[in-house]
Amino acid sequence: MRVDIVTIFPEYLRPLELSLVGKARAAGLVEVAVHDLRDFAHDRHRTVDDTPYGGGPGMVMRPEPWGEALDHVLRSGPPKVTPVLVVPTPTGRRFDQPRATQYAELPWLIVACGRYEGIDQRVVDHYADRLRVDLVSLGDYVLAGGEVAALAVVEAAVRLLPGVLGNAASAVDDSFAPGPMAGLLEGPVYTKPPSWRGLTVPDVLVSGHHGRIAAWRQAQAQARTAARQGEASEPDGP
Ligand code: 6GU
Repeated sequence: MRVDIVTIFPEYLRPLELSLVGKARAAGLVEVAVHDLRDFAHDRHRTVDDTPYGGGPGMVMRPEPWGEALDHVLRSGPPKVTPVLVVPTPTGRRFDQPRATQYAELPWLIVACGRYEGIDQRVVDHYADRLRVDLVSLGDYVLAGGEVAALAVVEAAVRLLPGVLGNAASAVDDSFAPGPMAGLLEGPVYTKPPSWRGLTVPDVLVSGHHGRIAAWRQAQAQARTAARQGEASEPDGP
């Protein structure tokens, strides 16, 4: 899989050099390239934004640097492979595990990180005539730009690539993953020591009885899921 990310803050994507995604890159399982949008702005101050038509607060990202940057990325890519263009925005569709699974199956993802009040609409309109463009949101709150969402989307997809997880089974029990625990949130987990600050590990987990352990985990997952679903319609606790 190949991922290109366009941003005015390339340093913001440095976490993709670390940990799971960093190791996947080093192993050649994913190729990540980060591009500085300002490299495609040609005035003395490398301007990428301007005031909004129609007035109002804030600034809007100008279309020309975006067009140049995305054309450059598209030209640099593998021939005969069509990428999906992901545009993080709070107005997008909520990013979820099925979408992460779908992205993990794609050969090429381009992420266009906007800042300020957003990117001139004509950029999305132009590329939507040529490729699949997904507007994605992390949730119902407003971030300062798309970079954090790019980190989330890339990490969620890359950890699903074959060979990335040390233990292939560890994605199977994931909350939201398809499989025996489909639709359930993961239950609590424990490790050594057996007693810590007076709190002990549930007996069933040290019983060695695999059937009872699986049943206990399923019940815990169901209880946690039911509790979380109840929360959605309740005010915050104390
Ligand atoms: Cl993807 N972008 C921004 N700027 N804010 C957000 C978001 C994305 N998702 C939730 N809030």
